[in-house]
This record gives sequence, structure tokens and C-alpha cells, in this order.
Amino acid sequence: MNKKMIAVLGCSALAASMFSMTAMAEELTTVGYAQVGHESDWRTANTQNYQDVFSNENGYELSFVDCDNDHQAQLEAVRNFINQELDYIIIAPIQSAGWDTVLQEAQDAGIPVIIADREIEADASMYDAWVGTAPKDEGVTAGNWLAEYLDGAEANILVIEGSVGASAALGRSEGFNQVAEEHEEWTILDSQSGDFTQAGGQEVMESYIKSYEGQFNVVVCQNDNEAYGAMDAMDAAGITYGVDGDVVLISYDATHDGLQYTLDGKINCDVECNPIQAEIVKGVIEQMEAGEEYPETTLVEDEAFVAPGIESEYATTMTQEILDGRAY
Ligand code: GZL
Ligand code: ZN
Repeated sequence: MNKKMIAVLGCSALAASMFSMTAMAEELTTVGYAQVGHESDWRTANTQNYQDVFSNENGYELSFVDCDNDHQAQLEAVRNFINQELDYIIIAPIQSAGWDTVLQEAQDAGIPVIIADREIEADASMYDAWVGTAPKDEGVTAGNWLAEYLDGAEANILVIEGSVGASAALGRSEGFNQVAEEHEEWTILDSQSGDFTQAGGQEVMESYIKSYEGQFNVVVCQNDNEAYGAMDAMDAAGITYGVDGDVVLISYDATHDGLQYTLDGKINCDVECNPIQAEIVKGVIEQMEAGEEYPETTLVEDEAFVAPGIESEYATTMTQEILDGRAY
């Protein structure tokens, strides 16, 4: 076969592969995900889940933006998705407020928007679907479990909140406070934001120990990473916590490490918030693509876990089998 033949064959093979790539590219559904950031293990698991589910193999081109816990950066990411004329936009809102304008812009551009994980303060007509968890219910579960565990005993409580303005933090506080109001033997001594990070949890706990040492017997951390920071601070101060400690430690998220600490009795109660949500969101998008009816709201189920030796009507007692079987 002469060189010219090979050159022609080469070009046609190249053209064929280009065509199939182009055809592939045209078939891919383009999705933008404006992610909160990378503040916690929960967030890492949620991000990985989206990258696994919205893959090219599954027919998607995912534009993923880590908005680094910055609301303005998140608005900009959404505006860029609009300018790129993506097929769908998914937003995990850093804060609940401040979404009306950009949601209107997406609606004017005819791009469906799905709000995921957290809630926003916007009329439901401003977006197309919501998939997430119920932070207020999580807060009520934490409060109900504490009341069951204390059985009337006095509680002097320190709360390390999540990120300021995040529905996950607002909801957990609202739910827990609702239960606390039913117990005049409970006092919430202080409640400050640790920004859902381990460093934030440690910093707030260190300041709490300076202000309230010897006065508190319950610490509520609004996510596992804050709990790890609070544990470091209490260790450094010689304050004991957990099933055999002086302080009852409650956390949220029930990530793998959080449940390991719960199994070890270091965390008394860990209220789950499930980050594995991408498959559900993909299902909604597929129904939208097919022009089918789709659920406008989908609640991702949560449960709660407690340390071995604790029996509860609100939570499951941790075992090694449960830990080994967890998806994240
Ligand atoms: C909860 C989620 C929260 C987690 C934190 O739905 O938005 O954000 O509780 C994460 O760990 O940072
Ligand atoms: Zn009571």
C-alpha cells in the first residue's frame, strides 16, 4: 500500500473518529453543578457522588464549580452556566437568601434549575425541582434523643452552628431549639458558627472552654468536622466527652469517621444527613428530558445513630456491621 493510500486511510479514520466524538458530544446532556465548596467530609462525598453519576459514560457533560463557601462566587458560577447555555443547572446553595435575580435570569434563558441539598428563600415557581434533606427534622431528632437520654436531668448546652445563613444550620438550630423550649431544665449557654469546618469547630470550642469551663455538660456540633475540632479542643483541656465522659457530644452528618467515633462511644449521637443525592437528581433530569411528570420536591431520607449501650426510639445503636455497610 503506497504512502498516499495510508495518508488517505489515516485521514478517513481520523474523520470517522472525529465524527463519532462530535456525535458523542452532541448526545451528552450538559449539566452545571454550583457546589457549596469543600468545607467538610460530607461535601467531599457529595461532590464525588455527582462526578460519578454525571459522567460521560452516563451521557452527561458535567461543569462542576467549587464555589468555596462564597455566595458571590456561586452567583457568578450560575451566570456562567447560563451564558454557556447548559441544558440543566444544579445549585447547592451556600446561603438561603439572595437567589431571586439569578433564578429569573435562568428562567428567562429557559434553563431548568434544580436546587439540591439545601433550601433557598425563593418562591417555588422560581426553580424547577428540589432534592435535599430536612435540617429542621434533623434538629428535632437531636433534641428528642437528648431529652430521652437525659430523662429530666439538667442540661447546659453549647452549640457550634454550621455556616451562617445556610439552611442546614438554620434548620438544625430551629428544630433543636423547638425541643429545648419544652425543657425548662435545659439552658443553651451559647451558639456560634464553626462554618462546618474542623478548624472552626476547634476555634469555637476553645473559646467556649475559656468562657464556660465547668459549666456545660452537652455540646452540639452541627456537622462531624466541627465535632472533630471540638474533640481536639476538649482533649487539650482535659475535658472528657462521649458515653463515659462528662460532656454529651451530639453531631450531624453521620459520615464514616463520625460513625466510627459514635461506635467508639466518643460521639453519643450522630444525626445522619445523606449526601448521596446525585442519582435522584439525575432521575429528575431524565424525566424532564423525556417530557414526563417529575417530582418537584424529593426528600432524601435520614436517620440517627447512637453509641453502643444506648437504646433509643429516635436512633439506631451503632454496630461494626452498620459502619462496614455505609456508602460514605
Ligand atoms: C447538609 C449540608 C451540610 C452538612 C455539612 O445538607 O448542606 O453542609 O451538614 C456540609 O457537613 O458542609
Ligand atoms: Zn425536660
